[in-house]
Amino acid sequence: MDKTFVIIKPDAVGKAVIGEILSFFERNDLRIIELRMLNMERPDAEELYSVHRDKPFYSDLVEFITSGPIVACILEGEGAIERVREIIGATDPKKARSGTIRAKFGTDIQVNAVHASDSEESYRREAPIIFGDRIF
Ligand code: 3AN
Repeated sequence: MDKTFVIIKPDAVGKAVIGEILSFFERNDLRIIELRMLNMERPDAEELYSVHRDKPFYSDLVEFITSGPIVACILEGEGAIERVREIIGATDPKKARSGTIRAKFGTDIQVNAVHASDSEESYRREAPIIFGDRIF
């Protein structure tokens, strides 16, 4: 079964919408198979965003994701990676389709409520940062 990796970012945790966001996924037949709340360590955040290392917003990204607790999860379901990207909406919440998680809970292009792996390759790199290598 297909799997993907999702982070509920510090802004959404701060707004107390963890449950609502997890419900979006569960209502869409995505099963939560791993779930953990934590404060991300800086080196882990740098690895998560390593593809953006050369971008001007890289240090802001790392600051933001380490600014408070996050909730990380692994979701399982048919076409999980593509479907979760649909459900979360575009990176910029202002451009995200209505009814998506980012349209509902996001603030701006950086403070956008959730992260989700955008490919199988990203999933294989990102999920072990939080959950280790054992089930991937
Ligand atoms: P997504 O999270 O939709 O996969 P990416 O991979 O392009 O988007 O970007 C990763 C993260 O970098 C985004 N979630 C967002 O927080 C941040 N980001 C992307 N573009 C910008 C930008 N122009 N300014 C600030 N932050 C950005």
